[in-house]
Amino acid sequence: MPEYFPEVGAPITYEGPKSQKALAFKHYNPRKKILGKTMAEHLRFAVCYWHTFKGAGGDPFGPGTMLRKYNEPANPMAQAEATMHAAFEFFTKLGVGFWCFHDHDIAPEGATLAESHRNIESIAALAKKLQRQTGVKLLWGTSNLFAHRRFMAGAATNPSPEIYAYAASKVKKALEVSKELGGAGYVFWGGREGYDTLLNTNMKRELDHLGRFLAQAVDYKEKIGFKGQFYIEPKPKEPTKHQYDFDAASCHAFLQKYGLVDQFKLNVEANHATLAGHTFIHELEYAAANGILGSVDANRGDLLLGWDTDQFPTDIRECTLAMYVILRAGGFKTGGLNFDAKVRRQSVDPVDLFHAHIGAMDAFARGLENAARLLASRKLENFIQKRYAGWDTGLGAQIEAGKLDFEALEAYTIKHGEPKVQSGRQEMLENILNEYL
Ligand code: XLS
Ligand code: CA
Ligand code: CA
Repeated sequence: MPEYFPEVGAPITYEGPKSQKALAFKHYNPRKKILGKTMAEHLRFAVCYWHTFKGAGGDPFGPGTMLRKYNEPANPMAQAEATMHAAFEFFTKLGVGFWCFHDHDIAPEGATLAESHRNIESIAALAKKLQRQTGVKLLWGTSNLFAHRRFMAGAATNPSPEIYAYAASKVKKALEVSKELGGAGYVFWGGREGYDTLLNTNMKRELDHLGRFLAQAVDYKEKIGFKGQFYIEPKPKEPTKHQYDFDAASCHAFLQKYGLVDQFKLNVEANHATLAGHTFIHELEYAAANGILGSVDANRGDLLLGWDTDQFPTDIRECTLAMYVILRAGGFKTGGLNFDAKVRRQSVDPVDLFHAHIGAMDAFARGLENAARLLASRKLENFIQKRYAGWDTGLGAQIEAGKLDFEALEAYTIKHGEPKVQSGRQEMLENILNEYL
């Protein structure tokens, strides 16, 4: 078997913060224990197949810039096999425990649905063998329901029932394959589920169809005994002008309306949060507060660019705050940190893929350590506890227990007069946070 990443001879190791070696971890020490779990167990890093092995650096103004040895075979199935070998070489040299894929990242579409299914089954069999050999596991699988022209007006929300049926057939196969590979989860991201103009759209009907589609997926999952967690991945726009899974809160409302909230959690992506006009941390906090924080697509956008740049996460403050929310929510169960991120168009060498992932893993390792120290100090938690202490006894406790109506509240206010206000101490709290970075 050819070696696809000869620049990295041996697996990347932890060398500590003093190391000057570029291809080494300075902070990610997989076996180090923090709050009772190893770093590897907390962070559950995954490499995404689409950007890392199928991305070539193309953008709307020019084609790909990256030449990869595994793309050399002319026959698409031979290319798919070579890519799968390269992927597992990469996973093991990098030292990640998980990977994620779309059906047609790993295998080409055939001329018919049946041929596409056969292609996927055959490459999935190779993936299964390589998983067994390496111990690398599937964090989640998914189906690409957005690239082919048939899905231009949506998959589950397409005006055509035949395209709904096609999408269902693809998801059916992707669920079977995810089960076969022992996937810990399965993602639904609706890049074309939305509209470009309301002038041609029956929104209510489309939403009902999306609800039905997901319920049917739950039925099939149960029928085949696939144990993976289902996730919806919010994103407000791009490629579609408006996507129905706009943000964590709209996904939550949707799941509740269609009776799916117990079957789904969210896969929160950092860059999608910012596109929705939120922070990444807001989306995590919203999901955690509602018991639907499942998994994370770890990346970042660019302050000056309003589109989905999918850059590797390197901001220590952001990683710290993210891990702070995740730890407080009890940590990942089935989910993990999937690097849904791509190297820049000029980063053309295969070794750039290692630099990118190493930096992101180190950034999250620092985030984890910082967040654990911040939690242990209880500085933010104590402040918040005190800020809301009025609700623990007396008036607050009675309101929370539903014991006081508007008339009683008015009588209380007349009796006690103008309430005291308290400082929110934002600047002090920001200073405290900085002490932990
Ligand atoms: C695109 C999404 C997509 C999902 C999986 O913006 O991030 O890659 O994660 O379909
Ligand atoms: Ca994503
Ligand atoms: Ca993205």
